[in-house]
Amino acid sequence: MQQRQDFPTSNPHDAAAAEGLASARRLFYAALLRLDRSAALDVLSQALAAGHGLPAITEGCIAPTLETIGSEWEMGHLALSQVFMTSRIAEDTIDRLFPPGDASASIQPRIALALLEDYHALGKRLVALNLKAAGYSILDYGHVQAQELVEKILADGVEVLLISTLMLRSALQVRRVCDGLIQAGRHIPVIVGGAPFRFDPDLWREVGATATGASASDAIRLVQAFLEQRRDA
Ligand code: B12
Repeated sequence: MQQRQDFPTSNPHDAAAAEGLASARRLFYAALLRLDRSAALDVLSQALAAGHGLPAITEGCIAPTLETIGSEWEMGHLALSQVFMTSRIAEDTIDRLFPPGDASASIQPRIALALLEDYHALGKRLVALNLKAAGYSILDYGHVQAQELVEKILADGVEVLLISTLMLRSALQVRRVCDGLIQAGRHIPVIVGGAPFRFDPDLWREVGATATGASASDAIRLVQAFLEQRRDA
C-alpha cells in the first residue's frame, strides 16, 4: 500500500520539521501498539508544542500511522483487534487534545460533513477539525444513511457537502446521495474522500461526485475553491 510522502525539505527549517514529524510518527506508532494512551497523548501534545500545525500532524503523523497499521494487518502482522484498539486510542487522543466544538469558527457558509453508511470515523473527525481550524463552521451530520443525508441537506440549505467513506460499499452509496439531490433540483458541490477514492482515482466521477481529495488539507483547499467559484458566479 502506498504511504503518504514526508513533507518537502527544501530548507533546513523544513528538514528539521520533517525530522520532528517523522520522530513523532515513530513514537505515536509505538505508543499505539503498546496501547499506551498517555504516551500517545504526550506525543501529539509535544508535536503541537513544537509548532507543528494541525494539518502537518494530521497528514504527517496520525493518518500515515493508521495506514501503516492497516498495511501490517493486511500482511497478517497484526490482528484486527489491534487495528481496532489502536484506532480507538488514536480517536480518544484526538478528542482529548481537541474536544469537539472547541475550535473557533468564523466563516459561515453552510458546509456539511457526513460519514456515509460507514463506521470509520477517524478521517471525518480530522477533516472536521482541520476545517474548523481553518475558520469554517461545519454542520457535522456524523454517521448517516444516504436518504437521511439527502433530507438533511435539503432541510438545512447546505451549500457544500463533504462525504467521508472508507469502504467501497459505502463509497458506492454516494451515487444515491447525488441522484437524490439532482432529483430534488439541488445542485451543490459534493466533495468525497477516504480510502476507496484514493485506491481508485476514477471512483469519484463514477458515483457522481464533483471532486475528491486525499487529505484534510485537500478538503480545505476544495471548499475554498468552490466558495470562491460561487462568489465569482
Ligand atoms: C482503522 C481501521 C478500522 C477501524 C476503524 C476505527 C474508527 N473508529 O475509525 C476498525 C478496526 C473498527 C475497522 C473496521 C473495519 N474495517 Co477498517 N480500516 C481501518 C484502516 C486500517 C485505517 C483507517 C483510518 O482510520 N485511517 C486514518 C484516517 C485518518 O485516514 P482516512 O480515514 O483515510 O482519512 C484521511 C483521508 O482519507 C482524508 N479523508 C477522509 N475523509 C475525507 C472526506 C473528504 C471530503 C476529503 C476531501 C478527504 C477525506 O483525510 C483524512 C485525513 O488525512 C483502513 C486502511 C486504510 N488504508 O484506510 C481499514 C479499511 C478502511 N477497513 C476495511 C474493512 C474491510 C473493515 C471491516 C469491514 C473489517 C472487518 N472485516 O470487520 C470493518 C468495517 C467497519 C465498518 N462497518 O465501518 C477496508 C475497506 C476495504 C473496502 N474496499 O471496502 C480497509 C481499506 C482495509 C483494507 N485494505 O482492507 N477498520
